[in-house]
Amino acid sequence: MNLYQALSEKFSQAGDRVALRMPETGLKWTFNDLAERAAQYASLLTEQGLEPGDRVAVQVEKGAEALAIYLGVLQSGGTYLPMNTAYTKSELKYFVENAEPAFVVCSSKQVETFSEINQQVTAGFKLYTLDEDSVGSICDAADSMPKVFTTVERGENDLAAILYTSGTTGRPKGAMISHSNLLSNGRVLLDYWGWKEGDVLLHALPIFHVHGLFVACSCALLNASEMIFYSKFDANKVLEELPNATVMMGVPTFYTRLLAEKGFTKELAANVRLFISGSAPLLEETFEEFEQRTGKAILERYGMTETGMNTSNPLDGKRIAGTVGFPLPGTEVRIMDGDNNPLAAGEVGSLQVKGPNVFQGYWRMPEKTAEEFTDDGFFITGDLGKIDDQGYVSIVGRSKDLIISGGYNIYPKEVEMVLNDIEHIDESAVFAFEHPDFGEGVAAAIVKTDLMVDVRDEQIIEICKGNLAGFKVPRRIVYLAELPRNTMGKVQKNVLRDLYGQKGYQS
Ligand code: MCA
Ligand code: AMP
Repeated sequence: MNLYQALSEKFSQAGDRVALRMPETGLKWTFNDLAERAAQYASLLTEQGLEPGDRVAVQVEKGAEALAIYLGVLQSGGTYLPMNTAYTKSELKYFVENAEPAFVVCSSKQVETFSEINQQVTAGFKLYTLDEDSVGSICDAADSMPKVFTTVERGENDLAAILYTSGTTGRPKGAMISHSNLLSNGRVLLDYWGWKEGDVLLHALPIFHVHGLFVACSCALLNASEMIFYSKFDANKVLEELPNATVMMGVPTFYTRLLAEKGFTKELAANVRLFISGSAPLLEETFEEFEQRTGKAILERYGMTETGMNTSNPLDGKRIAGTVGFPLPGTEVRIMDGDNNPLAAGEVGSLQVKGPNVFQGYWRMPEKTAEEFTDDGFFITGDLGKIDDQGYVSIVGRSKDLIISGGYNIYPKEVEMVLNDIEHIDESAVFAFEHPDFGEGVAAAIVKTDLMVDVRDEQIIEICKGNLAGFKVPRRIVYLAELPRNTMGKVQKNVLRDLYGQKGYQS
């Protein structure tokens, strides 16, 4: 059992059909190209000593080669560890120390960073490069490798990937995702969303997170569908290819940005049978405006790094704005109260899930894993939800302290740790403000050690940029004499959000 086997099942039949088309460069890869390149990467890694289960950490720009490396890692029995290209050295060092990869692939501009990290960690790794234009030492090394490779057998619980997700403690956790987690979820989505021959996916998501890598690529590969593969989302460029696509997936920001384009018309969207949204809440007004403009109802679904997809609005039934639809076949979803008793329809509580899609736990953190599961094996998502009497699930809030900005997760604790280390900052509280483009933006309330001391936004932002991925850097900063706290001494982030997080707030 190896996910690659299933993903590539239709490759030979699809043969010379286009698998990937990159409109920005004009490059096209057929399914044969993809299979051969994956085999070359699998051969290379194996020849270089990869043992099944070894981690291969990858921080590269999106492209056909990057996808082939992912497939090659799967095929060789390795565990794929993708990393956002926005991560800074301190974030990367943590992942490498924690995951102990045997191989790292990065862009040439990151070679110095990873070489330094390699000298500081106990278990060293082999370093290869891959650049945006598909040039790099890993491509050169793979060129001379055989184009056929016998897929390595894996057990169903063996790890296909580790994806880091930050935590409420500020310490990222590696979610261990097995071959069968990904395969079961991919197959369910293939069926639930009615993938059929001739479907073409417009793919403008990054491929270092679950949405772009697993949800999007698993469906397209299992179905042997062409992917129109953009390096990143650009509304103008996407409009050019929309008439050639039948399915599009995106975070809500993609849809609000499309709606902001005058050229986005009903005619341009006519060929797309399914617009899917997830990773963050889709506003009802976006759903409605989109339906008015295109005549199509966006299908919203809900998932997590740890679980893959849990629920989805229906393909044929009514898609209801503000809901994330029904539990997917095979996945149980329940809403529980504070004492872990089931709640009635319509009542809001802790949303928990169980099913073949749920991950294997956090890498080398058994206590953390145990904390997030109930005694009867449900994963506690940290989302607050309700299920109506027709079975539609809605996400109404979060019990975890989390900001979702343009589909990226930011755990305030991680930002607060960086802020609190800055000279003259006594303490801080990071919270969400309403952002017109990203849904939520990162705001910071800062208490200085001395009211009179001069601390400037620019200094704070610069230090944050040196330590945190750009999307985690605060875009709104307020200085307070003290943080609002409840009688237990806990910072009241809801008060901060009400006072400084509203749309109309002016600093
Ligand atoms: C970029 N920037 C951001 C974000 N993206 N700031 C806040 N939130 C963001 N999401 C900042 C950069 O740091 C930079 O800051 C400036 O914006 C311009 O960067 P650029 O890369 O040009 O931005 P962009 O191209 O406009 O990107 C916006 C985007 C992108 C297209 C919405 O963030 C995106 O593709 N998001 C999708 C994320 C995703 O795939 N999430 C799925 C996770 P400065 O100028 O200061 O340097 S998986 C998941 O959540 C679960 C499983 C699920 O259910 O799917
Ligand atoms: P991540 O950790 O990046 O996998 O993000 C998972 C979180 O994103 C979930 O726990 C939810 O809080 C949020 N999320 C994903 N999809 C949706 C959605 N359709 N509506 C609301 N929140 C969502």
